[in-house]
Amino acid sequence: MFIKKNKNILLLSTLLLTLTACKEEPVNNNPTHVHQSSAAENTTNLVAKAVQLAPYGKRPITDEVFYFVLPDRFANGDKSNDLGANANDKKRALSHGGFDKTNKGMFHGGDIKGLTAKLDYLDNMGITAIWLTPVLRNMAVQADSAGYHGYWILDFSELDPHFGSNQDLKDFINKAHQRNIKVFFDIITNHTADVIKYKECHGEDGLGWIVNGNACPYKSLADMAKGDKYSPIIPQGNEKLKTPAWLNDVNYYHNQGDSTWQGESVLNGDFSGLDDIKTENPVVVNGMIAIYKKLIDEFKPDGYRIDTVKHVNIEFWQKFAPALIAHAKEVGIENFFMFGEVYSSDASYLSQYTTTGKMQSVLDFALQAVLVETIVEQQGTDKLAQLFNQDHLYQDPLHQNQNSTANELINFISNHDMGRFAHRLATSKFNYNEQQQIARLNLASAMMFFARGVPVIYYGDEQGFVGDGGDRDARQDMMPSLVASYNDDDLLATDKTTADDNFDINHPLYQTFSHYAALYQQYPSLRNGKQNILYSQNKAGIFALTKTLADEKLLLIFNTSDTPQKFTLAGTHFNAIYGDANARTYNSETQFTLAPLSFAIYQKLTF
Ligand SMILES: [Ca+2]
Ligand SMILES: [Ca+2]
Ligand SMILES: [Ca+2]
Ligand SMILES: [Ca+2]
Repeated sequence: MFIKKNKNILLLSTLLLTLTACKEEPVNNNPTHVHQSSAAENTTNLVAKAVQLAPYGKRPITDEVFYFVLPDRFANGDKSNDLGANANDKKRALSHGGFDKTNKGMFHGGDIKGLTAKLDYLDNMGITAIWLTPVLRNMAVQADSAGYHGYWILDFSELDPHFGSNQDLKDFINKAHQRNIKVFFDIITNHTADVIKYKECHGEDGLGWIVNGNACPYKSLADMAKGDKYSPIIPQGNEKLKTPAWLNDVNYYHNQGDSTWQGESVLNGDFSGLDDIKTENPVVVNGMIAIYKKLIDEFKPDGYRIDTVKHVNIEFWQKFAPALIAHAKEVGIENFFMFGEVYSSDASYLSQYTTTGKMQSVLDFALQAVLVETIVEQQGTDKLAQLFNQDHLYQDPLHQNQNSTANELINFISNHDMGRFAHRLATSKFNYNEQQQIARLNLASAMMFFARGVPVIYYGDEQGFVGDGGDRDARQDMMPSLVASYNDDDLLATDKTTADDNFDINHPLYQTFSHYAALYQQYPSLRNGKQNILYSQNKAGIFALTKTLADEKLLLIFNTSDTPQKFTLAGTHFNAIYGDANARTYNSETQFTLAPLSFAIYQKLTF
């Protein structure tokens, strides 16, 4: 349901509620204070009510609280692998090196053993699922940076030696599963490392550059049809670099030059030279399905996050996604779950991939954009209502039994490409002070947790990391860093810098996320409830919604404004379960007063 803006009285026929958002004091002068509970009591309640999470193999994606981490930047559990492959290992020679802890574009030494040693830290925060950036064997160095991020794969069958061995990854997954934590891999089907060169750009031997600007201009399919095409070449000695072997055949690539990020080049162009795979070829479709079936067989992960989805033809996904889900079921992973990275803030574009593309879910870039608009840029809360009003687009025939698959969308506010929400706050034209930045980050995080969709905490957000921007600038070290441009950042809610070890379980943001995670697990409607928007407005201020599942009905009220806001709702006996909005009843109505940049959750026994 979409609430029209500028109306302060609304009739909600389904809920038989009337509500108003008003700034005037009510006429009734004799208010009764109802069901007020303090923040301290809330905390005690959360701790007292131990939450029994369903076993990892049995529970749906909607139960998860994700942590997204770059293993290279987290914890170094094994210094002996910091250089990657042994220099004398001929097969893996190009997976050696690239280590420089002072350079934000190089490997910093973090690995799977380090991550395993920090499971306590994650478990204690309420994390139930870990998504790792790709960990398969990469080309260690390309141009002036390294494959610490994992997106330059040479070998799709083994772990990158900088991160450890396949056995290390199995041990990690076992230990995570023992704690009832799921593990998700980040997978790529669009491209491999940059091995293939073009004679017209790189010369007869493929080893240099013979064009201005060190770029290969895109050649369209129409150009190619007229005979204007590149001559792909694999430089001598590199003919068998990739595993499996079919990936060494240049005929399984587009070979059309660098993407211009427009038109057909979005699908067929190389990302700065990364070899773009010909994903419309049936041999490739079957080959990629085989690669990722084998990973399921060997490691038994709980799901995949899929990279660069919009750069692959949708017909590929129509075959790929169902084949892998079916295979996972065959080997006993009932709830195997895949979500795609479709870099777009347009819900109608995003949703094509969960319907036509047959993928279960996508990362909700549209919500991320709206949270920036409303909570950083102070636009109206009706932006949120307009987005949620499109949730029906995500419904598809695979999920007929659910109210909406929007509950399965993957929510985030920060990531490794676009940067951290805290950076947007720190550089906003509104010049927010530190307390305002923290309050706004808490509020955005609350929406990420409690509006429909599954929350993903980007590693370091819980330690007040800020960063200078996106991409490399947002990939700081949790272990003590030697990168000067990280270490000069002013972190939120701590005197530490990234030069320190930052696994502080007492950091206020870590504590906040722990409470959010506990609430999320305690109330099924926060995870799986049907969301209904009660109120939004065309400026910063109140945003109110309900989440309903069976007999559980929760009211969530957010105030995105930096002034107190009142909100009045028909009905009495609202029981505060988080926050305190000073609920007072007048006759048959309840008035809530939300402090600046706060939110509260109330339980209503009889709606
Ligand atoms: Ca290491
Ligand atoms: Ca492509
Ligand atoms: Ca290439
Ligand atoms: Ca900096």
